[in-house]
Amino acid sequence: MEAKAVFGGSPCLSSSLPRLPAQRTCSLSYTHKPILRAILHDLHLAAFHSKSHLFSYSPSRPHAKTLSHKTRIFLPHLVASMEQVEETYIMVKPDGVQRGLVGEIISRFEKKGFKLTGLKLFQCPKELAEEHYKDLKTKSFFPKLIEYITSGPVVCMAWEGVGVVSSARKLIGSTDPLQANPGTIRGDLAVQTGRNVIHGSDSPENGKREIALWFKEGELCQWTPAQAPWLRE
Ligand code: IDP
Ligand code: MG
Repeated sequence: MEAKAVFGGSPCLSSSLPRLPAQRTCSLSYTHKPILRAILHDLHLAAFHSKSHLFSYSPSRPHAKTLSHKTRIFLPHLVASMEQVEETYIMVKPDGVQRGLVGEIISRFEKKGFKLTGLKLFQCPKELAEEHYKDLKTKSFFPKLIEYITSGPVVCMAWEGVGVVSSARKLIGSTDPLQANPGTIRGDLAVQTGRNVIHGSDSPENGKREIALWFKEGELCQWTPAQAPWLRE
C-alpha cells in the first residue's frame, strides 16, 4: 500500500519536517506510515497549538479572532491518504424488499462510489437477528424488532471504502424516518422507525463484526472496480 503526501512548503512547518520544495509530491511505502504519522502529529501540534486559540482575541487583529499565526497549514491530501479503508454492513430490511426498494437502495451506494464486496437475498433466522441486535436486548421494542427483521427476506450487503461507515450512515439518515433529512434513504423512502427499510453499521468495528456475522467464508468478493482511478486521486 502506498501513501501519497503533498507538502505545501509553508514557512511555519515544524523544524522536524523534511525540507521539501513547494508542492512536491512524495510517495511513501506502507513501512513509512509511522514516520508519516509522527510528521502529521507534529503538524497538528504546529497547526493547532492548543484549543485556546479558538477563544483568543488580539486587539491588533480584530478580524482574526479564531486564527493564530500558526494555523496556515492545510493538508487535505495528506490527511485523506491516512484514512483507512473501512467495511460496513448494509441490509435492506424486509419492508424494503417487499416494497421493491432494493435496486434504488443499492444504486445510492453505487453512485456514491463505494465498492460492493458482498450481496445476497436471505431469510434471517431468529437467533441471528437476536445476535445482530444484542445491544438492544433490554429495549421494550426488541421482540417486535426481531419479528420485523425475520418477517421476510432481507438483502445483505458488504460495502468497502474510505470513510464508508459514517458516509453510509449519512446516506441512510436518522433512525426515525420522520426526522431523517430529505435526500437520505429513510428521509425519502420511509415514515416509521419500526419500518425504516435499511440497516447500516454504526462503527468500523461493528462493520467487521456484522459482516462476519451475516456472510460465510467465500461469500465476499475482492475486486478492483474499473472506475477506481476516477474516484480517488
Ligand atoms: P439505527 O438502525 O439507526 O442504527 P438503532 O438505535 O441501532 O438505530 O436501532 C436499531 C433498529 O431498531 C432501528 O433501525 C429500528 O428498526 C429499531 N428501533 C429503534 N428504536 C425503535 C423504537 O423506538 N421503536 C421501534 N423500533 C425501533
Ligand atoms: Mg444501530
